[in-house]
Parts: sequence; structure tokens; C-alpha cells
Amino acid sequence: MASEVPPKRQKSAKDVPYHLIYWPGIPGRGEHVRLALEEAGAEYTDTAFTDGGVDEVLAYVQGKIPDDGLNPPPCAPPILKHGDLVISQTPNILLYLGNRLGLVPDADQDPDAMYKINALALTALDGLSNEPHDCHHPIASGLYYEDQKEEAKRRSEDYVKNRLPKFLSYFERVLESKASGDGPWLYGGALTYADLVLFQCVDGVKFMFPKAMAKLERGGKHAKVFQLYQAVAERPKIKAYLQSDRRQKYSNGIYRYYEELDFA
Ligand SMILES: N[C@@H](CCC(=O)N[C@@H](CS)C(=O)NCC(=O)O)C(=O)O
Repeated sequence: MASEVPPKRQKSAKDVPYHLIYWPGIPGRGEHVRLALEEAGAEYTDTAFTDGGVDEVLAYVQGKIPDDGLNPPPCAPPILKHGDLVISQTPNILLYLGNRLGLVPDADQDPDAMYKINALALTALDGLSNEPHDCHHPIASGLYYEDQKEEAKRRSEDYVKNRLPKFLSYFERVLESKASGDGPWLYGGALTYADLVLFQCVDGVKFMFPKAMAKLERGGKHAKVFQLYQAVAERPKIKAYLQSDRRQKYSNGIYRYYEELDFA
């Protein structure tokens, strides 16, 4: 008798390279995934650099990938494919990679660490990635920037004055806490993927609001955040990656430079 039950999840061969599905031409949210893979020296392919890469992204976004019977279709990139697993949502991908790539403490020794690190990553993404995006697109993601310029100015002015210092102060507080441990890292005295996320967020915000970030750095109230930024940039594998062609330039993604939004 034919079974109507979908085939059980096969144990996938996890020794295959990771495959990142993300828009070519912008660092975007895909960058958080790249930094984790690069720091770990993991083998991966990336639609930013594969022939037909954009078509693969579009196929997922437009729902044209055949149903594999295992994975719910993803809504938006970044998407990570690993063996028969297909997952989306940046922090969710990082949660998966964090364990596999040694970017969270060993679960045997610190079983709750992954939830703490996830919270830090989610907070950085909330305040230093999603909110900056909404500074240039405060009304609707589907409208052009030019159609929401006045609102973007109001939003950016408030962001720079209130929200940006608030989130930097929060991370300064985390870095001053006992849970951060020794060294420049957010948790447990060792680098985790939350540090990589914060690095990328600070880098993007520096690109988008250079005047405000220079002033905040000079002000000295967030010295530990800027030290963490420097410490990540100096990690040998990250340093080599940042100097490579794989590190794409900011353009029309989450972090955009508009002179009129660069409030001091
Ligand atoms: N919360 C999701 C957001 C995903 C997202 O908005 N992806 C963007 C690119 S960074 C996209 O292509 N979105 C298509 C859409 O929203 O229609 C995540 O963190 O991965």
C-alpha cells in the first residue's frame, strides 16, 4: 500500500560545503553569514559569486523552487543550504552555524550559552541593522528612497540622536558585565558569532552615519564597542576576508550613504 506520509528526513551528509543564497552586489544580511563562515574557515559557495547566482535567489524569492518535501519554502534571503537542509532568517542561520562552526561555547560546558548569544545577535540586528534600514525607508520598503526623503530625514535625525547611542550604550554595558569575561568579547571571554554580528552592524552604521559615529567614538562612552570592532577586524581570517574581493562594497542595501541623512 502506498504511504501518504512524507518521507522521513534523511540524515543528511553534513560534510558537504555550505551554500549561501543571497543577492549579489550588496553585503546585506548575507554578510553576517559570510563572516561566520570566513572566521571558521568553512568551505562554502555563495550566489554572489556563482554563475546564475541571482537566478537562484529569484527562484527562491518567487517560490519557483520545487517542493522537496522536507523544508518549508523560505520567504527571503539570506538562505542557507547544507545537505538536505534549507533554512532562512539571518539569526536562525547563525544559530545553526554557531554550533557547527565553534562560534558558541561548547554546549556540554555551557548549555544555555546559545540563547544568550542569540539574544545579543538579535538585539544588534534590531537596533543596528533593521532600524538603520528603516532610516532610509521609513514608510515602505517597496517605495523608492526619493518618495520618502522627508520622513527619512526625520527618522534618521531621531535615530542618530536617540536610538544609535542607546544601542551602543547597551552593548557597552554588556561588555562591562561580568558575563562578558576577559578580553574584548561580548560573552564568556571568547569570540562568538554575536561579536561578528556586532562588528558588521557597527561597520555598516559607520558607513551610513560617518559623522555621528566619529563623534560617538571621540566621545569615549562606547570605547569597548569600538575595541571589539577593531579586535574582530584584526582576526587573521576576517582581516584577509575584508581585504579580498569576496567582501562586497556597500551600495543600495541596508546601509546606504545619503549625505542629507548624515546627521552629527
Ligand atoms: N528577518 C529576515 C529578513 C530577510 C530580508 O528582509 N531579506 C531581504 C534582503 S536583506 C530581502 O530580500 N527581502 C525581500 C522581501 O522582503 O521581499 C532575516 O533576518 O533574514
